[in-house]
Parts: sequence; structure tokens; C-alpha cells
Amino acid sequence: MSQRRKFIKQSLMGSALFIPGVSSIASPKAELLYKGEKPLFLSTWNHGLPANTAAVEKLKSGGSIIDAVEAGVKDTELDLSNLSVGLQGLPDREGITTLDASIMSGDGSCGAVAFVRQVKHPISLARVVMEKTPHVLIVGEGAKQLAIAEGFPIEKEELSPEAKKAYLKWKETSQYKPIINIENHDTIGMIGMDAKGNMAGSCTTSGLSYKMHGRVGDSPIIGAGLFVDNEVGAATATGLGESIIRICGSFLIVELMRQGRTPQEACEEAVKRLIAKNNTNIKDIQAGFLAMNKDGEVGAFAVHPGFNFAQATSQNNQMIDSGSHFKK
Ligand code: SD4
Repeated sequence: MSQRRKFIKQSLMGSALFIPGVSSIASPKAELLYKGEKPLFLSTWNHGLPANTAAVEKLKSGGSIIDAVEAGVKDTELDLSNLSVGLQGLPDREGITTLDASIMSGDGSCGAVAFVRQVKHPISLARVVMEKTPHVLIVGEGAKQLAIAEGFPIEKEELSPEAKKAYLKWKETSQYKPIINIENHDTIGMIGMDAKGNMAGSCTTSGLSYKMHGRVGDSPIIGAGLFVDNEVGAATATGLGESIIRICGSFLIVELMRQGRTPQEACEEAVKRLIAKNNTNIKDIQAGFLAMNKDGEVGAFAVHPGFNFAQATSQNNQMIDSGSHFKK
């Protein structure tokens, strides 16, 4: 069986494992999912497919791996059907859409923005932070000032028709339930490697819908939503940011790979850790991780079923269902 077929046919179910508060789970059987060709891109959720295409195109046209991961998620930032990324994303509880993004290169350079308003491409602003400032993270009004100084257009602050409709509906009850489950997600995290083995990653989101004003999730936190190290590999995350920040999820995965775990084993260990540290309400929390190591081996795992991702080489681009801790 080809590596790719083996990857798709992955079996992740094993014997039962006890986690307090959780009845129906299975212990995963860690296995190497895929040994990829290079270049290689992994992106979260369905919109990862067009994002990967944009990233591969960028590399093919002579762009660097950082150019590629930026171009890839810029595609998602403009996707009007995605209510979790870009200015069309669902707003916070005050009705204001605020964006978070980060970008990182395998040499350790990184930049991020958080709590940004009126900027269509927060990922490009994160890249400006990385390349043109001595800082790593710039937030709020300061990020907007940077955008203006760098010539980014400042958009009118108004909700997209779909986001407005959803917000008005939410306001009927204004229930503050900060959960991300299998119906409520779509942040894009992308990790990639060029033919020479240089790695980079990007992550961009409008965050948790109806969050408190000023809330920042994992996506712009280097080590939580994204981490890349050319010597080892890369990881990115999606899901309830608070649960991911608590375990430094992406950094944890890269460090586990550094200690010899496969990307799949590392993702499974991170999910186990996340469940252990968030077990009081784990039924309501979805979180998923993607990882690749410098040999082009990949891994993916989530708390609950339903987490999928797109995997692309220069030859093909396909959706893959990740495994999960919980039985379907
Ligand atoms: C956050 N991790 O702000 C993001 C949300 C997310 O799919 O991943 N949505 O917590």
C-alpha cells in the first residue's frame, strides 16, 4: 500500500483509556501518517485546500517559504464564506470584529498582531512586525497605527451581512458561552516546507465569536497557535484558544518531536495533555493540531471527531480527516 493510501486509511482507535469526566473515548494508536515529498503544506479545515493551492503557486512562481505561507492564508482572509477569519468574521460581544495573526520562519524569526481592527490582511501586518520592527507582538491601536504607517488600507468598520445576521441572532439571548465545538471553527493555521527543507508557518483568525472585547486567543501567541523550528519541525493549532495556550500546544509538539516523537505521536500527546488540563468541560471544547517534521512526516490529532485538514505537495492537494480522542 502506498504511503498516501496508508495515510488515508489510518486507524487511530485502540483500547479504552480513562480520563476523568469523559466516558466515551478511545486511546489512539500512534502511527506515522505520511512521509511526504517536499514541498509540503498542511492547513487546517476545508478552506486549507485553496490556501494550499495559493501557497504552492507562490513557491512555483519563485516565492520563498515565508511568501508562500503568507499568500496561502491571505486567500482565506478574503474568503467571504469563512466567518472565523478576516474582517467578515463573527464579531465580539460588542459587535466588533477583531483579528489575530502570527507568522514564523524556521530560523526563529516571528511576528504577530492581535486585537486588530479594520485591517484586511492581519497576516501581512504580522509579517511587517517580524521583518520591520524589533518586536514580536503588536496589538490593538498600535497595530492599526503600524498598518497606517506601512500603507495598509484601513477598511470601513462594518459587519458583513452574514456576520451581522448571526450577531443580531446571538444578541437575542447574549449568552456568553465561550466554546468552540465541531460546528464553530475555521481558523486557518498553515505549516509548510520548501524543497530545500526550509520551514515556515502562519495562522490567522477572527477568534472566538462573541468573545469579550479585547480577548486574544492562541493564534497570535508564538508557541501556542504556531511554532516552527527548521532543526525539528513545525506545528499549528485550531480550536478553543484558551485550552491551547494553557499547554503551549504548538511549542509542546515541536519539543516532543525534538525528543524523538513522530509528528503523530507528538500531536496525540499534546491532545492528551490538553484534555488533562481542561477536563472539567472537555465535552464542549474542540482543539486540533497539525505537525510536520523536517523529513516531511506529518501528524494530526484533535480532541473530538470532525477536525480535517488539507495536505499539499507540488503534485496534489487533498483533504484528510484527522483522528480524535473521542469515538464517533
Ligand atoms: C481562537 N483558536 O481564537 C482560535 C479559534 C479557532 O477555529 O481556532 N477557530 O481561540
